[in-house]
Amino acid sequence: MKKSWIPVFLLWLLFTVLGLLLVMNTTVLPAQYSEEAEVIDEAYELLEALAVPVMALIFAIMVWGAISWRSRGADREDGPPQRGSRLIVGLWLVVTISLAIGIVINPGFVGLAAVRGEPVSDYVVEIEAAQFFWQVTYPNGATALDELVVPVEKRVRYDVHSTDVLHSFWIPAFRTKIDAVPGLTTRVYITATHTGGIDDDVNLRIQCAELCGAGHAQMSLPVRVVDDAEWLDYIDGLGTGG
Ligand SMILES: [Cu+2]
Repeated sequence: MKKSWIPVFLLWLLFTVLGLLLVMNTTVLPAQYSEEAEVIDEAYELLEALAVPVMALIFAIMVWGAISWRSRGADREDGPPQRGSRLIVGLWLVVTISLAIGIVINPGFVGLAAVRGEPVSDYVVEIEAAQFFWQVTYPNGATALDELVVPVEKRVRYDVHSTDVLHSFWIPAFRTKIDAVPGLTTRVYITATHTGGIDDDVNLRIQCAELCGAGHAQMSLPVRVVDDAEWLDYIDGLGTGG
């Protein structure tokens, strides 16, 4: 029984390799359209990779335990009590606490700082959330209710408000999300990395991410990323039209 760590170790190795192959060759993440999304996705992939050996160890012990201590039909009484090992408990605590502290530092603090970046922007766009629509106000004062148009490779600060209840300004393709709170202005900085629209990817949309009432699920607005010059033309056109 003392030698049971050998098959457990081999099973752990096998499950770790299989698990890493699985997570490295599959992606559950939507299309990536912003610099912030790159940081978020890297963090997600790191956490996924770190979780694999931990999960593999639990599976290895479960599988080995089920085979090794299965009932062989002879007697139906309880087996002898199993005593824990101080060494294994100590190692488990040290490894898991170190992992947790490491994750708090990176991607925790490091990633959060990278996503937030410096509080500087090329443009400021105001976003007003209300049951159940989004209103966009551009730097020239022009407003729009039908879509959010974003200049590519420009750092935009979004000042987010709510006129009624809590909403949340979330653009899945950008991976950023900030609450819209009545009486407060919340801010998020986003740099779009390439052009596209909701026809290219359904995740290029604002989607309310805070349950806000009966129309919550429909509270979305298409997002279109265009060249800077095209964006300036677009907001000029809105200004003269409105
Ligand atoms: Cu909502």
